[in-house]
Amino acid sequence: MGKKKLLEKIKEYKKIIIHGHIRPDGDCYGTQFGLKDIIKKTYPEKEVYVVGETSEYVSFVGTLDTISDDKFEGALSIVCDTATAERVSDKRYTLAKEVFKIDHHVENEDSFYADYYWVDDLLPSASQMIAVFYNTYKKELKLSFEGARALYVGMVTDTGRFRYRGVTRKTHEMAGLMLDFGVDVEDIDNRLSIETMDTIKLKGEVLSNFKTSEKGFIYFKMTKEIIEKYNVSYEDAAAMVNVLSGIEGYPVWALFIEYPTEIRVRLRSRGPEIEGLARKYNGGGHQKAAGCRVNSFDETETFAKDVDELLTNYHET
Ligand SMILES: [Mn+2]
Repeated sequence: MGKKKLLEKIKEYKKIIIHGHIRPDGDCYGTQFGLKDIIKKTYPEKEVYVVGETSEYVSFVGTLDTISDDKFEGALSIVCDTATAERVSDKRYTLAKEVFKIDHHVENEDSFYADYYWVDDLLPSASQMIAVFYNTYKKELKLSFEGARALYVGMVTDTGRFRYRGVTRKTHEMAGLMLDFGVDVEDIDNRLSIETMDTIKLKGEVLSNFKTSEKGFIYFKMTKEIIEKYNVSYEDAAAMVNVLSGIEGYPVWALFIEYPTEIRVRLRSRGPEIEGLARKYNGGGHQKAAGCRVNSFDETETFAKDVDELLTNYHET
């Protein structure tokens, strides 16, 4: 199964409802609105809706549709960029006649919630998949500026602006194809770069009050008081881990975030692998990016000592 089946199913259905995941990001929106644009421009007689949650910072990409339950009757639901059933936004996809999943996340036992699948976990964004879909069948498919902009935003955001592993020549070719539709790279960059004053002030706090260990661990204690003082969401507070990246002499960095019931650690490295350490503290993740928890802020010192142990024989080149 794959893009050929997707085209077949799009042709077959008169009503198509496009879903994404909870707390949608740029790629989720990009995929949903890019696909809607292709279907609507190619087959104007079809009813196409985008459902799910609103994402403030990419709201310029498109506006969600509010639809009643009966719209799902006899419809095709397409779920984009969503690895597991539990993450699907607007669970009414179960009311649709058939469900098609398009995704680029690694599958696990909860990933098989659809009737049809097009999954490629080697690709850095789901938006790239839709761009490839368009490019493959461009003799019969149409795409407009709005759709191209949506797909470009998805490719840019999920790759950290083309900086992460997984970006290939194909990624840039597909992004380049979107530029042919008039996408303004500077305008997109400006829109995605806007931060709230609260966030900027919190960044200042992080950069003024971080702690360091002896061997090259840099971290910040994001207490409940700080989160309240700067009036940011837990999500925005947690994103501050990136503020401590890229500092010379500190190849491992972390944020200790005080949630209502626990203190979670977001741990990052450009040097030694830290996944094992995360597991020791009831967490896990990837070799260079992991998450775990500590019982209290007192534990941060022991934690820092454990990181120092990993750094003992490490020298940045
Ligand atoms: Mn994605």
